[in-house]
Amino acid sequence: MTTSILADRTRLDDYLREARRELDEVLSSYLPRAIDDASTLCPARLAEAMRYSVMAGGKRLRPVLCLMAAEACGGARPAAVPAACALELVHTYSLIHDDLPAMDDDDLRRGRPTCHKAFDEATAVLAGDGLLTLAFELIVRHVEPAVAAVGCARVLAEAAGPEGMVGGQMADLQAEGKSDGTAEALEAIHRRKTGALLRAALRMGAITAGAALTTLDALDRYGRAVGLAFQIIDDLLDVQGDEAKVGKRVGKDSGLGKWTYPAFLGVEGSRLRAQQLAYEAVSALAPLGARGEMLRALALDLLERDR
Ligand code: GRG
Repeated sequence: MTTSILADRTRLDDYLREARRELDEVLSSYLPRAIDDASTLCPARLAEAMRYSVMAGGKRLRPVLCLMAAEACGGARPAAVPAACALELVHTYSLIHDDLPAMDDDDLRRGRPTCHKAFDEATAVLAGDGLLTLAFELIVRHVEPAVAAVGCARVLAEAAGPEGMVGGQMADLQAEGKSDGTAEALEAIHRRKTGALLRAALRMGAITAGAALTTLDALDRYGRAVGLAFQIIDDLLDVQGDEAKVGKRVGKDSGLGKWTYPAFLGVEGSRLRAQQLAYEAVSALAPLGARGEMLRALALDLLERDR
């Protein structure tokens, strides 16, 4: 490894450590407290389940992308933090619901029993509902000015809704077991299921920084490429990953007849495609100059991820 790659890596690690610490602190302060007394109307069991899933130590990729995008656009990090937290709440809700028996039926997530295993199915459904709704409350209450709050709420709703993540999840369920899949059809599913929220993260960060349209465009191209690379690596981790590190069951997807990149492109072909996409993402950042440094380092780091 050359000295400059090592230096980029160290800067990225320092950035991620500090951002995750700050995000965890603010997320915890936004979540309802688990007490059954007159100071809150939220039942303690619901608050506990919401907190259990959010504070289970995910990578915080979506909020980190939001903060990095804001800073790459010349914005101040504190102005982007509420939008970043809203993204993590929506992401955590999607994982809780995805793990339910009616969907992927998983018992391990983020290295712990899934929400419905630790609590029960009804509580897990409601914890997900609570997080999704709280996300929009955070944006409306804490993102300023009001025009940025409206912009963030719209971008998040479009990305998480029926034409974004929820639609992608439905299409994914419908594809299961079908034999006519192609890498292109899989890509169309993932652009909605996982890609839409990652792209929204960048756009929301840019909105909180009052970014120009040309910058939004560059970030969008970066987001499309990184989103897909992230998903390909996720599929590879399901084939080759270490369960203890990944924090969820591995080897499940192929057994369920799911469409995956390794199934269509092979392991080596998938890795090459992910690399190509990461380089595409890096070149999309050219208009941002030195301010895009952390986003650049993150795109390359995703190729190495083992969890
Ligand atoms: C149930 C509405 C609804 C949507 C579910 C995103 C999603 C849609 C389901 C997740 C299924 C899955 C495991 C997809 C692979 C990519 C992905 C989103 C992995 C989990 O995200 P990470 O790796 O997780 O960022 P952490 O725990 O680090 O936050």
